[in-house]
Amino acid sequence: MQVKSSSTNQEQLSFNQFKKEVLRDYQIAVISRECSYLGRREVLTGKAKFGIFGDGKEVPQLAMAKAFKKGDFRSGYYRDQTFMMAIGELTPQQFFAGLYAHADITAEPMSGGRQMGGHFATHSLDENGHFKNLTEQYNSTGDISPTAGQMPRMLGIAQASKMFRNLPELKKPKFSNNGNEISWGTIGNASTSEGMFFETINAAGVLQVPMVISVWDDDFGISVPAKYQTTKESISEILKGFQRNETEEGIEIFVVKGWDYPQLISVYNKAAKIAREEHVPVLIHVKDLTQPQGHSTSGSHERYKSKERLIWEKQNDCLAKMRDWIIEFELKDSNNNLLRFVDGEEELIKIEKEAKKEVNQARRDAWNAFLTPVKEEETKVIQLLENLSKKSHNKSFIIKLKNDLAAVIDTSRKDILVAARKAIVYVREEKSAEKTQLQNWIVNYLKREQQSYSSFLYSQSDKKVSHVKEVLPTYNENAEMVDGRIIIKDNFDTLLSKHNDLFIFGEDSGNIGDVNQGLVGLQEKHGIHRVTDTGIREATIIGQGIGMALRGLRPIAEIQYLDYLLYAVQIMSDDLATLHYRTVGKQKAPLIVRTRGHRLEGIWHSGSPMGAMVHLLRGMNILVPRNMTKAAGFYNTLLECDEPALIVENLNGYRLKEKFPNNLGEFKTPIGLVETIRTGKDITVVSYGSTLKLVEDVVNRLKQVDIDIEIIDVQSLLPFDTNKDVVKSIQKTNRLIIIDEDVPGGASAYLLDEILEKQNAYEYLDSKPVTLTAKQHKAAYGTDGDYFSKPNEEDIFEAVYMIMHEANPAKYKSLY
Ligand SMILES: Cc1ncc(C[n+]2csc(CCOP(=O)(O)OP(=O)(O)O)c2C)c(N)n1
Ligand SMILES: [Mg+2]
Repeated sequence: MQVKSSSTNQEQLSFNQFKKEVLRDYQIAVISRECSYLGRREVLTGKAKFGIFGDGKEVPQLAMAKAFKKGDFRSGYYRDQTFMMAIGELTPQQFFAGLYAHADITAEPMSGGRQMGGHFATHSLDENGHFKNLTEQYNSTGDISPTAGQMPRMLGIAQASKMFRNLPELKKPKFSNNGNEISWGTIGNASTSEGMFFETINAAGVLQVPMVISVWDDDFGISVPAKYQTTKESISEILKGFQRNETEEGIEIFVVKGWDYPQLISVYNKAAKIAREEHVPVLIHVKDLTQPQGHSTSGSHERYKSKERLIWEKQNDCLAKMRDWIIEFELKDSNNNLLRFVDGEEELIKIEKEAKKEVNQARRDAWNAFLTPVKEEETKVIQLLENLSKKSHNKSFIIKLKNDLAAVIDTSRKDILVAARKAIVYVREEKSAEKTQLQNWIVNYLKREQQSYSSFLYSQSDKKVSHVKEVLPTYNENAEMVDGRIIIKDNFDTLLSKHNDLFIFGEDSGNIGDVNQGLVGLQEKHGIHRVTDTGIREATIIGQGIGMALRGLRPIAEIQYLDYLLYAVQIMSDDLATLHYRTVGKQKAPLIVRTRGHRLEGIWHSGSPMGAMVHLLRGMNILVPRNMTKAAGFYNTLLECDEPALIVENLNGYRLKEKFPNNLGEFKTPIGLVETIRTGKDITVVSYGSTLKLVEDVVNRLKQVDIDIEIIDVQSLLPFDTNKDVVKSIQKTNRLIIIDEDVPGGASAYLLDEILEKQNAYEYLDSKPVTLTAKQHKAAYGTDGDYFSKPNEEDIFEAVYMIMHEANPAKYKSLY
């Protein structure tokens, strides 16, 4: 193959420099390939559990790496090991550490062993959880496994560049240099079938943001060929309607063969220039890629690829083709001298041999680093078991445990703990110093090692939510009673003035100031970039927020109604809620998700699926303020913190009157604390959100029948009642009812578990704890539909009354 010098950028480099670069690239690709080969072997021999590798996709990643600059971000998927190696963010040893799940962030910087190999990340945060200077480093967001799940945040990362360029007053030099940063995405051909892909492409075209997305097309998605994945079997073909032209904005589309090294370099340079300079999204369809070892280690591709296809893949392997190109490349200089990269194969064979050696050594080093501390721990426990056996009546059993442990070759921490914990059972009735030693060892070891797997679900920095203390709203002497919406709006106004990096966006949030007028006039006042309308695209509204938050901005992403959060909950659950955990605290996205719900009418406007949220969104704070002052206080708190949160405002609260505070933007609702809003002696009523109003409305009716209720507002579902105030109330009343608009067994069951099990309230109960919830079905429409579907005042009255009746039937006569 001969390449005309004019068709690539090689003219810009002296030939020797170019040669050096080409051979260095080849070396990276060969090392990466060796990692894939050896990685597969490690899985097949049982050292690693699962492997998914980047073989067959090396060459385009070299080109992408060349165009990738410091400050840029990657948002990609599991095939990108070559890219990560090319930008210097992944060594072969780290690659193997990931494969072995080395639970130490210094050995395995991608996820500290929490994710399976092939899920890449860089560190945005320092050891204190504060942002580093992201413009001085190459950045990759932490990957997630759900296909196309990398798309929504890719949009937000690009949108951040746009904001930094359009709002120079932002002045955040750690995050951007005039918005020059590109959001680089990668995705497999089959994953473009996902809705999130199309949603993101459309949104990027609308927003005109610097995003370059590469589709690695190997014609398959595991075993399913393109025929079943993509109309016309070509993503670039079907996206042609998005192509920009002289008169219309859109996206730029390139198509290039994945083995064509010089052409790839040229395309990637062009793409980067367009995205970086013009802020236009670009899609690069990289065709003709292969999977030399099949999709992953869980099966062989011989099962589903035809013989012809397998032969074609061998012939078109990008690495093999790059090798041929290097050998065949020749160029004449101005004196007609022939310039070549190599003379025959020799030099390449040397590179290949050295790569094999290097990767093998890296594998050994990674394995030793992984195993050595475990082996030391094993030795310790063997000693402890040995000592224990000498003092025990069950000596033979303990010796067997010890010997079985010693016989394990590739010991895991699980092996060690299984032996130690089983031994304790044998000596449960014995007493000895050796037993105490083993007990202490187990307790300390569990405590320490549990952290390796469970830390950093939430912030551990000085900006974690529990650090913010309550600041009460204050009022002028003759403070006005106003609609709740005015308080939320004026508070947002204050926050937008106070934090110039705050952005609020969502459907109808901009021009009309949201459907409930909580943002009225704020776009006009603070500008179209700060308070913005978006398309109807919940998943990418959240992605927009995640990406912006990853880059140091403070987004509030608005989802119009709680019901529609379900469109976005996958990305919140898989991406946002896990981000801090899966990067062991090396990345954060303190996104605030604003929505409104609980009470309206009809199947799809009245849902309160808070149990689902509480269970799917661990890693976020979930807040359910009872009124707009409380809600405003949560926004004020969160903007001082670095954790993501969901705030569900009360739909029926916008028009209810509240006293107008005079310290807008300053008062803070604490997170994780309940509030006792009425004291009483007979029964503790726990509720939140708009149901709370109904509870308050039956207080007097209950008083008339001599029942004095204590009402506790949950306020914060996640975290819940960190001061354990509910159990203190139950110690006094000895009775509990939880009232909630979710389905039976939903959020109320979560609260019951928190109160009964975690706070040990069962000890103080004199009556069965009761939950009063909505029906199993979604709420029917209309006044009666609502009355028969959700807890109403009579239901609440009677449920409370019946508990009292059961306790004292003589005093509280049966109602029915
Ligand atoms: C939402 C979701 N569905 C299914 C899977 C299982 N899965 C993992 S990879 C894959 C195929 C992806 O194919 P493609 O996008 O072409 O990428 P390739 O592996 O071929 O590079 C599938 C179906 C997943 N991870 N996530
Ligand atoms: Mg594929």
